[in-house]
Parts: sequence; C-alpha cells; structure tokens
Amino acid sequence: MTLVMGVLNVTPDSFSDGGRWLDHQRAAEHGLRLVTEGADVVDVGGESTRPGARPVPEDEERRRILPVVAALAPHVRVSVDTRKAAVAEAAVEAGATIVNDVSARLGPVAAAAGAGWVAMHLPADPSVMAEYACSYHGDVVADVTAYLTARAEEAWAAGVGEVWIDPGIGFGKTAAHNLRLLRHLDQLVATGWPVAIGTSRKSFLGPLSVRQGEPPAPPAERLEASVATAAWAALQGAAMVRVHDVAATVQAIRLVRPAVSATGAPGSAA
Ligand code: HH2
Repeated sequence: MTLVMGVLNVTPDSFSDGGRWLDHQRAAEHGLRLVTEGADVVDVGGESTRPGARPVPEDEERRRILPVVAALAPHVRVSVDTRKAAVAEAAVEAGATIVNDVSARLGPVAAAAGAGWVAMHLPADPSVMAEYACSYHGDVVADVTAYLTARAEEAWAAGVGEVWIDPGIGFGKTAAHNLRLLRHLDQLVATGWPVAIGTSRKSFLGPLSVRQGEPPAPPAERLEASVATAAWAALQGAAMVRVHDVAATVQAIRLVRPAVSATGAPGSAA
C-alpha cells in the first residue's frame, strides 16, 4: 500500500505553502490535520528548495522546525526535509525518524542517527538548477536510476536500515523529463528500492491543468493534476507519495488500490 507523506513547510517562501505555517502552533495544528486526513508521515521543512530560494542559516532552520517536529512526533512519523547534517541530527533528536534529503548526501548522518533516509535526485544546487535541466546523457530515466541506485547501495552498506529513492520531480528537469520519469516510474520501482515521489502542485502540472491557450494554472489550482499523478505513481508501484493535499490523495489511492493489487506491483500488499 502506497504511503502518503504530507508536506509541512515552516518557511516564508516555499512555492506552494510558503508563509502559511510560520507560527509553530499553527504549523503543528496543520500537521495534526494532515494526520487526521490520513498522512502516514509528515514532512517538516524549514528551507525552500524552489529555484532561486534564499539559503537559510542553520540556526534559523533549526528554530523554524524543531518545535514543530517535537510537537508532531508523538502522533505521527515525522521526516525532516533538509540538506544540512546538523539540522537533520537535531531533528532526529527532537523525534524525526526519516531524513528526507533532496541532496542525497546525508546517508552517513542517517546511518549514525539510526534514521530512515530518502535520497532524492538533484542534479545541481537549487539556486542554479534551471541551467542543468538538459544535462542528461540522453535518457533521464536511466541516468536518474543509475544515480539513485548507487546512492542507495552506498547508504545501505554504510548502515542505513531504511533507504528510499526519489527521482526529484521538478529538480533540474524539464516538463518532458518529469513526464518521462513518471511514465517510466516502473523502471525505478524495478530496482527493488522503495520509491518515494513528489509531484504535488509542481510547475510542470501548470500547463496540464488548463485548457489549451489558457495561462498555466498557479500552484493552488493544480489539485486534480497532483492527485492524478500521485494515483498514477501508486499504480506504478511507488511506495510513498509526497503531497500537499492529503485527504484527496488518500482517497485517490484507496480508489486505485484494487488495480494496484491486480498488477501485483511492488507496494501493492494491501
Ligand atoms: N520536493 C520538494 C521538497 N522536498 N523531497 C522529496 N523527497 N521529493 C520531492 O519531490 C520534494 C522534496 C519541493 O516542494 P515543496 O516542499 O512544496 O516546496 P519548497 O521546496 O519550495 O519548500
């Protein structure tokens, strides 16, 4: 059964929910709402990774997220969305049990902390990654699969007991790359590593969410496309989807579950 990871960004500038959950109490309340809606994991982040986002000092990132992690950890599995080792360590101490690592460099930190680790494919630092959008050697699916498999094997050998791989939809990738990765998600699933994926409200869904000739839909109007792509990922065998709209996604995954079971796709043990 595909797990649902709810997004909780304690940031002023995240592309979709930036500024909404800066207050710790409101953030924790929103996290608990996501749990009520069916989230299996709540992913707490204190630094936006959108292209051009300003880097956040370590202290500030800790200040943003630690009270929220501590408030949620007794109620739900919490992951920390960070690229900084010290922030990941502090979050695990505060109760997080997964390091969601868009840089795929914190495997040793997860190993030392005894936490799970999501290794995401990120071809370059987010501040410059638009320039790297076309730098794949022909086949984005093969490139991303080879990269993530290597990271996962290293981390497993280093003692990480729970490794997830994530193709990094929207990170240094064109819309065509993103769609190709989705279309061939089964290749990533076939590696045997549990696959996590986040399409939720991302910009490649903007043009797909409107009639031809209309301007691309803003993030808040990408619900249907987000849910459809999450359901598609579940059908392909994704083990976890990272989403803003938890209730709708949980329902969609429940609806496609019989089809997932019928295909015998990994992650279909329902
Ligand atoms: N996408 C975002 C952030 N973290 N982690 C994983 N594993 N996979 C993803 O696709 C992923 C991620 C970007 O989305 P969001 O957190 O909503 O925005 P921002 O980075 O602007 O805070």
